[in-house]
Amino acid sequence: MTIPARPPGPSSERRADRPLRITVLSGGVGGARFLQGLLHLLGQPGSTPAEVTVVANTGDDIWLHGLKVCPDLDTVMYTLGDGIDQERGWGRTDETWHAKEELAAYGVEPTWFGLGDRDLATHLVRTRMLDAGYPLSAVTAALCERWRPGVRLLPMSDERVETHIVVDDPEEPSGRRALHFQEYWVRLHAQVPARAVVPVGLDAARPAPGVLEAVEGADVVLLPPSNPVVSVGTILGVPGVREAVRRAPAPVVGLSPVVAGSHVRGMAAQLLAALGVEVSAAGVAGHYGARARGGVLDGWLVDTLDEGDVERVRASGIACRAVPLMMTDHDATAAMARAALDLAHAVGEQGHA
Ligand code: FO1
Repeated sequence: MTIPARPPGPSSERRADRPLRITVLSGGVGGARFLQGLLHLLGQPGSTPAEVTVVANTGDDIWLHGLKVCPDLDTVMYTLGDGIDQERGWGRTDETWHAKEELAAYGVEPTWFGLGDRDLATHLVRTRMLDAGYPLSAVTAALCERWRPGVRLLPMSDERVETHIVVDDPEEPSGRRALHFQEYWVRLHAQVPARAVVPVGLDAARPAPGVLEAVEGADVVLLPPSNPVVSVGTILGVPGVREAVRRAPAPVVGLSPVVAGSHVRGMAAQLLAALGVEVSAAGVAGHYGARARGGVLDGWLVDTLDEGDVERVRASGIACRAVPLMMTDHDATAAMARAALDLAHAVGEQGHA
């Protein structure tokens, strides 16, 4: 399988002497699994050389026991660096939990967050570098020196952004309480209705060094099947990023994280409902919007189970195809990445597909 000889992109006339530039806006587990498939595809013999830049969500970040934990950055780094626990999809393989158990024995909260002993070293190094004045982007580059993920991994911003979820709380005079996203997801398993999503600090955040250039200079921009609200949505919410994507000469193609009316993993359904967005492949496409109509998408892949959504997505101004979107193994995910690049090429060629 090779990447199309002629690069996609209406005006990004790509000189044949440089690699294809692919920029991916990614969350954690879903985005990391997709990236594994993309790199598997690009590693096939005969594939056009390509460079992948990942702009990762940092709204899931949490300060815990005095340490900065960056779940989406670490999940991409560990997954592509072969350090991930495949079964959990997050954290380190061969993990132990002694520090977590000891903290619990002291009665130190939170006890609900899975802080692994191996993972702890990453947070110690990161926190020490942040304390020394290094920005998160420099810290991430330093951590990647060890993990060699095979992509350029950028935080969406060097400024602190923390997504909070508003839930009902009868004990509160207002009847509501804001929880850190991690508490909503890890402690409550998203089992209570989300009344609002509040990305604290997002308005004051600036794109990290390289983020805008990675979007503007891309031959293809991909929105993987990450959470469209708290992952890709947060990245697009960093002032300047959405505009850069809308202005990008490259085609922008997304893959639906919703299949047959539900998320494949995580809690996208609950959060889409909180925003009043229909929980369907077409609903998420509509949430991102067609670039020609003020949104960010040129193309959208839905699962074959959602074939019935294709016409509706096309009618909204977004090129759309139905392909298998279950990331069951590297070949399946590589095929998804192939389909996304093909759709980007088609969009780039004809302006629609
Ligand atoms: N997810 C869980 O469901 N339970 C955990 O205890 C947990 C701990 C954890 C520690 C480090 C890390 O990088 C990720 C961790 N995650 C855990 C996953 C994390 O909550 C999600 O991957 C993202 O925040 C959402 O993409």
